[in-house]
Amino acid sequence: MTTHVTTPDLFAAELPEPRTEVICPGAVILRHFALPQEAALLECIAAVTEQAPFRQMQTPGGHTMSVAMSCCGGWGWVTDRAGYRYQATDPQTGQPWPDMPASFRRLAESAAAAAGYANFQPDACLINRYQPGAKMGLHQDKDEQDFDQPIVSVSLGVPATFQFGGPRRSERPLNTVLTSGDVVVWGGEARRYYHGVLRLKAGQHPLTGENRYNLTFRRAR
Ligand code: MD6
Ligand code: FE
Repeated sequence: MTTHVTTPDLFAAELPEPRTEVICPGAVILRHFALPQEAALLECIAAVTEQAPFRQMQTPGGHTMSVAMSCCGGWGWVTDRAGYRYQATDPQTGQPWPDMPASFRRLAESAAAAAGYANFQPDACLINRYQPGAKMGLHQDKDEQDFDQPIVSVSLGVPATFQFGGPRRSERPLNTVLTSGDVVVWGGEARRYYHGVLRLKAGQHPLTGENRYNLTFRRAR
């Protein structure tokens, strides 16, 4: 006689169901979408940043960013006294940026599709590391060539408050807390809206310690 196991998948039962929140036309939050890949994504971040270490870049105005960055994929986003731009090599090593891991690409494509953007093919992935106190002021993402392509943004680790504004900096932003595994997809009329991240508060995440990581996938060229 066979005994049937009545708990089909103990692990799946612990993961919250993904759900979609519309922020405004064009922009959605896919809550928990990346949670099944959380640990694997963090391992890939470690591998990429062994080749292209995190660094705090200079703004064109000469300020040091509080967020540390690295990149992977064909194009990396950089900033220094000469301005913001995409370039194919890491200015710190002179080497091409590390390849975009297949798991990163799959996640970005499936999140874009889930948000209604079929055929997103990212060629750039910016990796941000926030330590306590780090923040990103309100800005627009406008260094890419084709604004018809969305941006896919994956949050990992300690929660942070994300600010969503409008087409003008003066517009008061909505604030929402992004937790590990949340994915924001940003396109259509929202593609050029102002957004930012408030100063990271002290916190602990079992896989990232006190840090928050963010992956933003773009089509740069
Ligand atoms: C961050 N994200 O969450 C910074 N940009 O660390 C961004 O600047 C961003 O999340 C465009 C679209 C989605 C984003
Ligand atoms: Fe941005």
